[in-house]
Amino acid sequence: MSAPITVCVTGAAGQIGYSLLFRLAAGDCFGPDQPVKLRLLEIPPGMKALAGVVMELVDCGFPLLHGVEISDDAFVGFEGVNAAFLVGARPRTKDMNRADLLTANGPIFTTQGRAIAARAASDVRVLVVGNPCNTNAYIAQQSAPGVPANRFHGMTRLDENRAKGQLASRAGVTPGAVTRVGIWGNHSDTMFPDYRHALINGRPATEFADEAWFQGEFLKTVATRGKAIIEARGASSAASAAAAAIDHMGAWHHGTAQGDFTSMAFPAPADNGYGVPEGLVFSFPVTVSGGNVSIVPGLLHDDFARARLAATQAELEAERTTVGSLLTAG
Ligand code: NAX
Repeated sequence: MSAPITVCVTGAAGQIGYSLLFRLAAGDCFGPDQPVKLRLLEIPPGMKALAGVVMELVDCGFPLLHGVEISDDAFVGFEGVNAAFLVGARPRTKDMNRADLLTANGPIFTTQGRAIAARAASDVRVLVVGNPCNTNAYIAQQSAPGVPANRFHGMTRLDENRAKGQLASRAGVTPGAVTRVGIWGNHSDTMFPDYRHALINGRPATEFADEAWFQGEFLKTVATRGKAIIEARGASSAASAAAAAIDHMGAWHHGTAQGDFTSMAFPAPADNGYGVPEGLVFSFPVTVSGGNVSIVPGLLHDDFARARLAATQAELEAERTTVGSLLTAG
């Protein structure tokens, strides 16, 4: 058995937390030989419910769970943390547009970025789930001087998994037969699930349906899946979001399978090969080995894909401009 790693989850008393914590404690993310200590962060109104969740974690008797601590102070919650899931965020209310949501979330992610820089372990990896996750990741990263920028990720794995589910249903195969599904851009309905490079049982996915299906029903279903779930369930995606967070952090920790890739959003390096402005938190198809994340090089885009990438990039640039004043003010 290795020494325990310390994992922080924010928004731990929320819906996603209620699925994520139990999977982390069961070893689904870091493996069956890796003990974990959980640090759960909430805001004061969430602390009572969180105490109940902790009782349930204790009642599961997970052998890998080497401790649970709770706090409503980010500077306590991130102490010595190796992996952080930033799930808690201000929910969008009916009267809010995307810019209002960004502004409302700014203070949460500036504070958490500062606390991570001050208190987390030097190998910390941060996955932002709380929406709008790309730009919240950007805010946290910009607020964490001294932490390498590439340690801050936004989660587009749920979009990837949704795309895989649709491709598998269409081809009549199980999702495990679908590989190389890259998500480009923002976790919003502008993101582009790159069906052209996807494989089904090693064959191009484009052999399994015509272009009209990919550009129409497929893209629409993936982009509007979150809304469809809210309409059906009366609540937003939770277990599938937690599963995607486990998949993302698990791939970062263990690496990607030979010949496959996955999707991660992070500050674009200057030499990203796809013309994305440096520092923009943009989702790319990536491979991971030894904890190092590499953008898949040389993927060719036709005019349709290029237009989709330009649209999602423009949305992210506008979001970055919206939050710019928050960062300079802080
Ligand atoms: P819930 O409202 O059930 O839970 C959020 C929890 O965060 C609450 O318990 C709240 O008290 C807590 N919280 C708020 N501010 C906090 C802070 N500053 N520090 C610590 N805790 C704080 O939401 P849930 O359904 O769990 O969703 C959480 C976030 O995930 C939302 O922003 C949601 O939009 C986002 N999602 C992101 C997805 C993705 O693919 N990137 C998909 C699922 C989900 O929509």
